[in-house]
Amino acid sequence: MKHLLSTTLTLTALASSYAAAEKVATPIPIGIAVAQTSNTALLGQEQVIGARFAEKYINARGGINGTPIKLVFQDTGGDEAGAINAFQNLITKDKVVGIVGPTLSQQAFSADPIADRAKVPVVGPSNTAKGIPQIGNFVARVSAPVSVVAPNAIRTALRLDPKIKKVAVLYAQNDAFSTSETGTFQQTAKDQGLTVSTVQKFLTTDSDFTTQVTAVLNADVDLVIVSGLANDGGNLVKQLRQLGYKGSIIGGNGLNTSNMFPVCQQYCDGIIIAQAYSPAQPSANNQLFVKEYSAQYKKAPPQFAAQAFTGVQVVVDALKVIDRKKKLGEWELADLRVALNTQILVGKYSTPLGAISFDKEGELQQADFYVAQIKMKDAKTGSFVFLK
Ligand code: PYR
Repeated sequence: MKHLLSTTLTLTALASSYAAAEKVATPIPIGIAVAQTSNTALLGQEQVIGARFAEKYINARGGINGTPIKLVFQDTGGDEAGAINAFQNLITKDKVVGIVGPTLSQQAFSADPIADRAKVPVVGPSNTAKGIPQIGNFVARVSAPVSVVAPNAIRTALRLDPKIKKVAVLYAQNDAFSTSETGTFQQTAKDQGLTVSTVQKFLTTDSDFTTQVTAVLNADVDLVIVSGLANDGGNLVKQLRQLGYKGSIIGGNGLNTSNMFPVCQQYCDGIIIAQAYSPAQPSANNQLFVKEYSAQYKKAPPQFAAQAFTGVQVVVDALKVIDRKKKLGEWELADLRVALNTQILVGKYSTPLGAISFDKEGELQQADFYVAQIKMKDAKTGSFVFLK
């Protein structure tokens, strides 16, 4: 018994000292924490596709200087608890070198601090609210902020219809991204000389928007701007049209997916949405990405997929630089995570989004932005048409 006990103690001591000096696994594990379930999966599904495509694309080109990567997926669902759980699993169980995720800013404000405290780098693929890079030193994003992207939609709407004067603004008050984005939309509308006639709130869990639509119709506006997510936003647009609204509609980034088409159906037609990605971005890297992606999926990559791909690419490109100085297999995991974060922030990347880099806080530096308009062929099929 005494012997057994001391053996157990020795093994425990050995295990903990081994854990302290834990090496990096091969293939190199990179965490993907996005929404694979819940309404947020309308956005997350495109991210899963973009990330999986990145894994295949990168490993076909030799991975990290000959060492393959392995993406580890943890479903965040649509809420904060799910994101926290996914992050914790990736950090402690899956022992990833870094995390691309989560899907929503609302989730990032809860989950990113956990990675930050654990000194695990996070690259936000679709977190566009104000304040995301400032969560901590280990948080960067490849999704340009609402302050940069959203104003383009209003400028384009005014170009398409210079007679627009009165605006109704609606937003999901329980979602951090939507409240951030509506702030930008409202400010831009005023800066452009428009009158914000009514501001209406809703919840991302709402399905009946009669109150808000009635207020919009009473305000007699020529432009409606919606900041919400794909399911609530899609239903809101549908009810606006069904109850007789005829003017222009701008949707924010939460509505930026063809997965919304089954929700608003033919009523999606005409929605104007600013884009942080275009398949037409002319860089050689993007054109190759578009060619291979389109060959596999029979359609051009959407923004959420391109940004998820970019998130994985940034982690991989940074790891390549580190690996050239000291092979990844010789690193201790904790040290590699810190070195990876440093390298992510100083690197320059040729991605589907064009040439990008980060400022010292982890904010994205990106040059090219676009605006698209949804064109529905019928109640089921449609596309995003990029506007010049
Ligand atoms: C966000 O949650 O930040 C989005 O852009 C959807």
